[in-house]
Order: sequence, then C-alpha cells, then structure tokens
Amino acid sequence: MQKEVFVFVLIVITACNVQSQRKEKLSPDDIRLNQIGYYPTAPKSAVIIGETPTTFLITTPDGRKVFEGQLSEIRKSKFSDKKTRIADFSAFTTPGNYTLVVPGVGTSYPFEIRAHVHDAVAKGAAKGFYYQRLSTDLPEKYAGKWHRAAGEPDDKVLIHPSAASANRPEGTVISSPRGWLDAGDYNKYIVNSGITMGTLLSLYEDFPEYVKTISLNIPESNNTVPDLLDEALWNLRWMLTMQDPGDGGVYHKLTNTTFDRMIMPDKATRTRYVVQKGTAATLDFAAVTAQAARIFRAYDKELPGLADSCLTAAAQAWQWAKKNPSIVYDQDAMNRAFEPDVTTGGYGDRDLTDEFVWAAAELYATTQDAQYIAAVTLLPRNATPLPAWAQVRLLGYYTLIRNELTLPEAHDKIETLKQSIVHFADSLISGVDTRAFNVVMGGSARDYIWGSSSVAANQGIVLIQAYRITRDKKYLNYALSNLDFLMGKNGTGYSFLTGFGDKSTMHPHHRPSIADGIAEPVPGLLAGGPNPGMQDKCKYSSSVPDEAYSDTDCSYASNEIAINWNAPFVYLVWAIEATE
Ligand code: G3I
Ligand code: 9MR
Repeated sequence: MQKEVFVFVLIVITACNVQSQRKEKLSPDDIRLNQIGYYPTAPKSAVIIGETPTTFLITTPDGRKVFEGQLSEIRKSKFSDKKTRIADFSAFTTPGNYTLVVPGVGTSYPFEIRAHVHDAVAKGAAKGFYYQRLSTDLPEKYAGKWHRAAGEPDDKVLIHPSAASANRPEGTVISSPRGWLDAGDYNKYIVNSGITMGTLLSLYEDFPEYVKTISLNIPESNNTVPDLLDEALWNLRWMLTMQDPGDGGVYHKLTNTTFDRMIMPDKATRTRYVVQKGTAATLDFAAVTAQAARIFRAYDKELPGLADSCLTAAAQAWQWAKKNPSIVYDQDAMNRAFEPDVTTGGYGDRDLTDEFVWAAAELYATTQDAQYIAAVTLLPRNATPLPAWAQVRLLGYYTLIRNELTLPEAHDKIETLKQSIVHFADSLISGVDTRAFNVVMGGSARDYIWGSSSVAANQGIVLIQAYRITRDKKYLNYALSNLDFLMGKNGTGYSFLTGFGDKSTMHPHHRPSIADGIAEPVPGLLAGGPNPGMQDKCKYSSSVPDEAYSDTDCSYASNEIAINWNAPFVYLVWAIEATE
C-alpha cells in the first residue's frame, strides 16, 4: 500500500471509530431539550444525560460554531440513579436554526431560536379540539389527511333509568349532539368538560387581544367570533343540552354502556344514554355557563340570546345544586341499582367543596350578586390545590382575581387569594435551579399521576397567574420551563404533543389515531405522560416516576390523550406566546 493511501485509510477508520463511539456514548435522545426551540431573550437550557465532558457548543446546520459554554456540575435525579448536566445557553440570543453539540460525545436534535417560536405548536394544540368534534364531518379542507366522517349524531339519546325524572321517564329520547370526544374514547363527560371549558374560556379572558388574532382554519374561521371561542362553542352547545329542563340538574355523562373497540367514530353506533344527575356535574356546568354568559355578552349580535340562555342555565343549575348538595357519581352504586350497567369513565368526585367555590365565583363575577361571594370559602394560604378534573377551586380563584376591578366588594377576599396564588407559585419554583431537569415539573414524585402532562401544564398556569399578579418575569420564565418539559426536556425524551418535535408521541391510546390507517397520529393532542401507576399493565421500559411512559396504543394510563390535558397545554403555550 502506498503511504498516502495508508494514511487515508487510517483517517477513515479513525473517523468511523469516532462516529461509532459517539453513537454508543450519546444519541440525540440523551440531550433533552425543547425540540421546537427557544425565544431569543428567554432562558434556554438543555439537559445532558450521563457523566460527560464539560464543554458544549451551539452550531449551525453547516457545523459552524456560534456559541461555546460550560456544562453545569453533575446533578442527580430524585427518582433514579440518573445523572445530568445542564447546558445553559441563555446568553446566546441570535435567531436561527441550531444543534447543541457535546464534542466527542454527541449532537442534539435541531432546534430553532426565534420570537414566537411556539406559534405553530399553539395553533396545533388548539386545533386538536377540532379533531375531537363529534356529530360533524371533518372535511379535508380543515382536517387534512385526518379527515373523517362525523360519528355519533347523538340526536336520539336515551334517558338511563338512573337519570329518570317526572318529565323525562326512563327511555325518553333526547337530542344531545355536538361536543368533543373526551379522550381516546367516544363518550362525553360533563365533569371533564367543565375544567376543560373553564380553562379555555379563561385563556380568552386573560389574553383577549392575542386570542382574537389566532385563526385555526376551522369551519367558523370566517365569522367575527374568535376561533378559540368558536371551538369552545361546539362543546358549550352540547353541554347546554345536558341540563334537565324540568329541574335544572345536569346529567353526569352521555355514554355507551362500555368502551368501544378500536374503531372510527362513524363505526361506533351503539345505543347512547345520559346517566344520573349529579352535584359535581351540575356545579361545573353552572360555572362554565356563568363564565360563558359573561364572555358571550360581547357577541350578542353574532350569537343572539346565547349569553342570556347561559346565565339562566347557570342560575338554575346552582339552585339544583343547593337543593342537592351531595349527590356524588358512584358508578358501582349506580350499577347495583339500575340496568343496563355502565362501565365507561367514572369521573366520580367525592369532595364537592371546590365545585361549589368555582360555580359561586363564576356566578359572582358575572352577576355581582352578593349571595354568591358568600359561598366562596377560602382555604389556608398553604393549601392551594392544583387544578385537575376533580379539583377546580383555583379556577374560581383565578376568575375573582382577573375580574377584581368589577368586584370591589370582594376586595379583601381577592387580595388574600392573590397572596395564596403567589405563595403557591413560590413553592413550585423553589429548588428548580438544582433539579436534574431544571424544570418546575417533578418537584415531587406525586406530580407523576395519570395525566401528568396536565400537572405540568397546570403548574405553568399557576405561574402565569403569579406573573399576572406580580408582573415579575421570573414566574413567566418558570412557566416556560414546563413547556420545555412537555416538548422534550424530560425523563423520557419525548415531546408529548402529537405531531410536534423530532421525537414525539406516535401511538396514543386514541381510537381515531389507531383506526384511521394513517401512520401519524392525529396532531395537536397531548399524551397523558409518565405515570408509574401503570394501571393499564402495558409494556413500559421503566417504572421510575419521571420515566414510566409507554408510547404504545395499549397504554391508556400513560399514553391516552384527553381534552382536560390539552386545555391547560393550550393555555400555557398561548399565554407564553402572548407575553413573550
Ligand atoms: O386520588 C388519588 C390520590 O389520592 C393518590 O395519591 C393517587 C396515587 O396514584 O391516586 C389518585 O387517584 C387517581 C385519580 O385518577 C385522580 O388522579 C387514580 O389512581 C387514577 O386511577 C385516576 O385516573 C383517572 C382515570 O380516568 C381512571 O379513572 C384519571 O385521573 C382520568 O383522567 C381518567 O380519565 C379517563 C376517563 O375515565 C375515560 N376517558 C379517558 C380519560 C383519560 O384517560
Ligand atoms: O379505552 C379506555 C380508555 O379510554 C380509558 O381511559 C381506560 C380507563 O378507564 O379504559 C380503556 O379501556 C380499557 C378498559 O378499561 C379495560 N380493557 C381494555 C380497554 C382498552 O383497550
């Protein structure tokens, strides 16, 4: 072999070795970052898994170095023996497309730095609700390749024996069309619709000017109502049909008797029922309709009579709940007493105190009638529970705070509520700067429950509220840390929003995504996220709290999608886009 050839071969072999060593040592998966990108002047950091050298670079797609930094000291995960280092590149502010490189070790997925870097994510996640619409075709014009036939018209729904009343005996047929599919299943649940609607309507109330600018390419996009409100109307109109006109009580859910097989919505044609009226459903309904009355008053011209109907419905629901303050939905008890049995989602909440607070707060903010504020009881400052489908107290608090100018008589109460929210926000951010993933999510293993992604998103909302109260930007930055978490800077390396990110959820437990024959899941839907409960008994590669996630359609406990998870995500990303 000639000397030059020998040297050339040697170089190639060495290069290949370096290449394969790199691969073995670190893959893009081991550099956890927001797979979408970062805002030029906001904090920016990535997490490097493992014990690595301490220098990192930011490079352009053609390999040009634009920034060099030092990784942090090693940090240890609270939940596993994982070690991490943080790559903080906040000081680098130039817009562009980049990758993060740990020399000799590995390269991240590409990401972008620019203003409004999450604009497509924001629209995509809101559009996720359109894909959940029931009782209407989703034509290609709006739904792209995920276009599909309508599914249940829900115009002939039976009154289940548990829901019978004098005016509507068992077997009465009612019409209850529209609404969003709750999740990966084809049923519609008032309790879960409640927090979902409250969250989306609050987004509008908090950031109306921004919301008005966003078009979602939905059938109503050409009217003069903001698209977010048009989308919410699809579910509001369904909710209004769930009230018994005889007494104001609200049915807990509209459902099949059992979960459907993995079929498309239009193939799911079994008998549908509305079941038992309950206090939680009725109060959540009262809250949503009271809030809707306040918001849609400004659209009386476009939607004549809607605000009035909502307000009447809210007041009647409140009266029913006052007369029936403790009717919990206990599906097992219902099944012992009535036929046919119903085994779909329970959403049975036993503590109704917070539902009373939320409904009263919304009714008070809309009517300024003193009877309602009297019903808003306050918890001690250090007992502010994070919103979830069974816990809606803070939705009421947020509403009173945002409407404080029109509620002077509640001034003292509202000042106390503000302090509670800021105190809660301070407890959420405490210790973040030494955590393995440098995000608010995961302060405790208890953050990782069924639907943990919504825990991250709702923590983000608390922080946004604290920012609105104090105008201290640090809360906004910490809220952004949880958006980073949801877009890939987490223990799994997944972006949990379908369709967004280099490694995002591909196999959600979502019947249309499973049955439609399209490789990509329906986009803009937030997966439940890590849940060491693993109640579905599917295959998980780890049982550690922040890693117990299975991107398989089997996994309803970690990989279903749900409207009450998408809504706080939409709030979080829209609020950040509106304020960045
Ligand atoms: O309340 C306890 C809490 O005290 C305890 O610390 C914690 C430990 O895991 O568990 C808590 O209860 C959990 C409860 O959610 C409240 O978070 C249960 O274990 C858990 O099984 C339960 O999961 C719910 C799941 O339905 C099963 O009922 C989810 O929150 C809820 O989002 C989910 O909702 C389903 C619908 O039923 C049907 N449609 C799909 C939807 C999404 O998966
Ligand atoms: O598909 C159902 C999902 O939407 C629910 O969230 C979940 C929990 O209630 O249940 C799923 O249905 C499963 C059922 O509970 C048990 N057998 C397997 C079903 C899914 O394949």
